[in-house]
Amino acid sequence: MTKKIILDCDPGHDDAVAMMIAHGNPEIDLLAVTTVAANQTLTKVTRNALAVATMIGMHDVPIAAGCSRPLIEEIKVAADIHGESGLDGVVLPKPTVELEKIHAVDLIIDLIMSHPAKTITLVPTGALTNIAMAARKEPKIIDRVKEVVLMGGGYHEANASAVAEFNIKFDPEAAKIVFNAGWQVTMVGLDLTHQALATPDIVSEIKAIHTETSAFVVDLLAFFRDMYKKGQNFDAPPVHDPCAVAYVIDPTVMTTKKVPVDIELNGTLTRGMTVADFSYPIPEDCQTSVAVKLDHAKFWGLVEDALRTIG
Ligand SMILES: [Ca+2]
Repeated sequence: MTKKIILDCDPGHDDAVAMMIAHGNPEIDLLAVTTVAANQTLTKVTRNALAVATMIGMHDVPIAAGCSRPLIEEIKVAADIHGESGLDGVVLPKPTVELEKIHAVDLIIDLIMSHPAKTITLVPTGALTNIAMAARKEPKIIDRVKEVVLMGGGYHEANASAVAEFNIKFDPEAAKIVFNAGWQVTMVGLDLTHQALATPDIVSEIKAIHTETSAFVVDLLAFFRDMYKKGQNFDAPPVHDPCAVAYVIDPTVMTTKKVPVDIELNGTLTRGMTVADFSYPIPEDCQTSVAVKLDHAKFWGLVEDALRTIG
């Protein structure tokens, strides 16, 4: 049985790889790709999504643009990591895939309401603005979604302040809504994704696949490596977003721990922090889990298999 997902993203180097693994894995039924401002402006990330879809021959998946700014915060993009285009360092094809006319929030709601309950997993890999808006506009979706598996946050690791991760810090109010909505949330945060390093060995394996898309991924990872070296002193870049898709494909790709998580909104130093309470005992009604340990070989195996399938 395939797993139906909606990928809500902001391409973005690692978002591009998330699109590839979602499209290339036969167990995933990708119902839609929706875009949200975060890594770059909505216009840029949407164009990137269309270009990546064109690149990988993903012509049958609707792509819709969503929110162009956070609920409360001003927009502060991540050009230091993803460049001015949001996907610098690669040559993108001119998009031939067309953008849907519907707003992403409405597409998300329509898909969830028109499918059987508990069959769709939401996979947000950008700011949580679209997902929060969808939950507010049509609260009936909350009981109908199977699970939310998001890339964002971190219980110990951070990258946008001493304690906050970029996607959550970009729109903390949206994150507050999503984490407290009442659906199951699995937080694939930096503690996990900092293990998903594109090491030289991995890059060699991807290069050896020897397709147009694998060459594109090699270029994309080279740019990402340089930015992560310069900006955060990583020797190999962490490829965050496909980890969330990989978990939906095969939950054994990582270990998770059920633990309450909430979002700090008021702290003068800690706004946007994902506060995970590991104290014993974990409440019976806990709806949130955090990703802990990655099976590195299994994860990259899924990415490489998807690239081979895309061809
Ligand atoms: Ca992203």
